[in-house]
Amino acid sequence: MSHTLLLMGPLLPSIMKTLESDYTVHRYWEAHDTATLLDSVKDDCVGVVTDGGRGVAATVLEKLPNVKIVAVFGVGVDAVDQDYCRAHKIHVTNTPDVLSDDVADMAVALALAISRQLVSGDTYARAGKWSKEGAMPLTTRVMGKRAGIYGMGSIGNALARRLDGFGMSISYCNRSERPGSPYQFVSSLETLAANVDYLFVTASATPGSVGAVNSTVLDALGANGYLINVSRGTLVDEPTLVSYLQDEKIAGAGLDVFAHEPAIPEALFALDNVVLQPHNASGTWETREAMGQLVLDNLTAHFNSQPLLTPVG
Ligand code: 8YV
Repeated sequence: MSHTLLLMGPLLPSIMKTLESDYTVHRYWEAHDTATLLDSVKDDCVGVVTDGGRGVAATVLEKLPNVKIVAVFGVGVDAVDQDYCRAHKIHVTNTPDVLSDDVADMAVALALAISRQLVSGDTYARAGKWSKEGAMPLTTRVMGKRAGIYGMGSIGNALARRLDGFGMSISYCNRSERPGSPYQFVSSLETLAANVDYLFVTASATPGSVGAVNSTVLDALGANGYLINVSRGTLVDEPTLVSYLQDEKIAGAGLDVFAHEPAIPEALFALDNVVLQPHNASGTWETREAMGQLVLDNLTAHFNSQPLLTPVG
């Protein structure tokens, strides 16, 4: 008999197909009455599969006493109640590394897009303004500028390698200095922000990092500084960021993530000094397939009592 899993939200069709052929899968997001679903699977359900945004709350896990693994399709596990999992000896796995290159690519794309005004330029060209009004306004160079990376993990490192190619000087702020890193460690985020042109946020969301990019940090970044966030919206004080963009207290922002996804503060839609993405940094076929395969491999390892490939904690 196959193991019973609760799937919190849809994954790639190919991954769902394999998951549903190897396991008995209950689709939480499609249930009309989630309480009835949880009650009906409470004895049989031994694992939860979810994505980084949905995670799984303790209120769900409490109803499933036999769950021993939560497999997350994503690197960020901030939406999983990890205290509950630790206390109940539930393993948590995620999908690190396989997405780092695409997330770093998105960070670079956002930095270029906002500095070189790619979206405004595209609108300008499509509106026929080039022939009617002449060249679009000048933009800001990226090459050779100073980059600060908040969070020097796998994504931060992949980003630094790319920024190196733009001749940028690179410094970083992290919980601790990375021994052997060629980049300059700065222990305070405010100091980092004060000394760079681009502040990239790639840190994971933890109690220590949530809200870290606040008015003090944005003041330090200053009117010529750009903020690029490909991590979690919760790391930034979002209402303050919106007002700083409206008042041009920073030069601009490139945002893939938001505090209350999928909601985006409407005030941002009217601004030219921000480029928005719908949390899509890891959203390529190649990476999503690799993430899905890692979810499947972690489940296989767990149910065969083998070491997990990418355990969290
Ligand atoms: C995914 C993410 O978009 O890895 C993460 O933590 O946020 C993203 O890669 C998400 O988990 C997929 O829904």
